[in-house]
Amino acid sequence: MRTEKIIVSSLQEAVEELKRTYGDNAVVLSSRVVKKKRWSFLPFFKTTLLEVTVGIPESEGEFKKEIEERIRVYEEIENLKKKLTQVIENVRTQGEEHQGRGDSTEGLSLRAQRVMSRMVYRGVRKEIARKLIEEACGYDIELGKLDFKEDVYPSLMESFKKNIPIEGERIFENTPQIMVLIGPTGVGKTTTIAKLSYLFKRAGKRPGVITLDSYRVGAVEQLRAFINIMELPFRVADTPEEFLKALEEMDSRDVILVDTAGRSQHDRVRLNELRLFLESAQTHIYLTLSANLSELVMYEVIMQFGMFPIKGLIFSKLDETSYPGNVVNVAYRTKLPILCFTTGQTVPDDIVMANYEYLTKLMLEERHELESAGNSPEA
Ligand SMILES: Nc1nc2c(ncn2[C@@H]2O[C@H](COP(=O)(O)OP(=O)(O)OP(=O)(O)O)[C@@H](O)[C@H]2O)c(=O)[nH]1
Ligand SMILES: [Mg+2]
Repeated sequence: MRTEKIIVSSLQEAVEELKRTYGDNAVVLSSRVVKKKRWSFLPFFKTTLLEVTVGIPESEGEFKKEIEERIRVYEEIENLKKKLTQVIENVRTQGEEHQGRGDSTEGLSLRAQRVMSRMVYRGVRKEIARKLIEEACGYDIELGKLDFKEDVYPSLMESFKKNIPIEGERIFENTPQIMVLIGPTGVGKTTTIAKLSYLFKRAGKRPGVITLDSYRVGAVEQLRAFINIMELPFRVADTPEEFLKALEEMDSRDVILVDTAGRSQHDRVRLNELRLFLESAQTHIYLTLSANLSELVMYEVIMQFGMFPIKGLIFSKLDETSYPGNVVNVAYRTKLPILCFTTGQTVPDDIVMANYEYLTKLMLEERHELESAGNSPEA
C-alpha cells in the first residue's frame, strides 16, 4: 500500500476526495491538525486544516489480504469483548453478594479463615479469595476442615501459580521486538517505559525507545532526558509513516519500547487514531492500569482498549493503594498475564517485574515487608 497526504478542511471532505480520486479501496490512515496561511496578503492569519494521510492499495489482491487480516484481528477483539461483558455482569451481580452476609469461610480451618479475611480486606472478592484458598488447601481429617497443604505462604503461592498468569522477568528471555504501552492518561506509561528500558539494558539487551506522544508539551523531553542518561537511541514519530521509519532505523535493537499518548477510554476518536499507528507494525501491546482504579473501571478500560490485541497488563501506582486485591481480581478473571508493577515515581528504581513471591506477599504481608520480594534495580 502506498500513502499520500492531502490537506482538507474536514474528515468528511477527505473521504469524499478519496472516493473521487482513488475509488472505493483507498482508506484514511491518519489525520492531524495543521495551521496554514489561507491568504498570502494576511500573513498572520492562519486557519486550522486537517492533514490526512491516505493509504492507496497497489493491487486488488493486496487490498483483499489486508482486509482479511483486519477482519481476523477484529474477530479476536470481539471475542475478548464478549468475555469481558460477561465478567462485568458477574462482577456487578456478585458485587451485591459481596456485601452480603453469606458465610464464605465455611469449612475452612482457622488459619485459612484468617488468610481469607486478610485477602478480602485487601480487596480480593470473596468468591475469588475462597477459590484461591480452596486450591491452596486439602482436607484435614483431624480438623475435619480444609487447611493449607503446607505452610500458608508456599501453599497460597502454588494456588496463585495455577490461577494467575504472570509474564514478569520472562520478557528478558523471550523479548518481543516491539513493545507498546497503551492506557488512560496519567497512569505512568512514560515513567514505566523509562524504568523498563533500564531493566532491559541491565539484562544485557539493547533497547531503543520511540514515542508517539508529541501532543503533550514536555512529554517528549521528559522521556528523552531519561533515555539520554541511559545512552539509548530515541525517536519521535508523529504519523504512522514516521513510526514505520523509526522502527526501520531501530531494526538492529533487541527491543523497541513504544510510548503512546494517554487516551481516555471514552475517546473513540483518539483510540482509533492510535490504532492506525499500531496496525502498521507487528507489535506486542501492554495495557497500563493504575492499581488505584476501582475494579469495574479497570474492566471498562480493558474493554475499551480491547480494540487492540492486548498481550498483558502493567499495574502502576501500587504504592497509592491499600487495596491491591483489585489486581488479583482482574488478573484472575481476565487471565491476561501481568508484566510488572510500578511502586513509585522514582526512575528506574520503583518497578517490580511481576513474580509469584511478590504477589503472595502483597496479600499476606504489610507494605513495608514487601521490599524484600521486589526486584529493585539496586538489588
Ligand atoms: N505514586 C506513583 N506515581 C507514579 C508511578 N508511575 C508514575 N507516576 C507518576 O504519575 C505521573 C504521570 O506519569 P507519566 O509516566 O507521565 O504517565 P503517562 O501515562 O505517561 O501520562 P500521559 O502520557 O499523560 O498519559 C507522574 O507524576 C509520575 O511521576 C507510580 O508507580 N507511583
Ligand atoms: Mg506519557
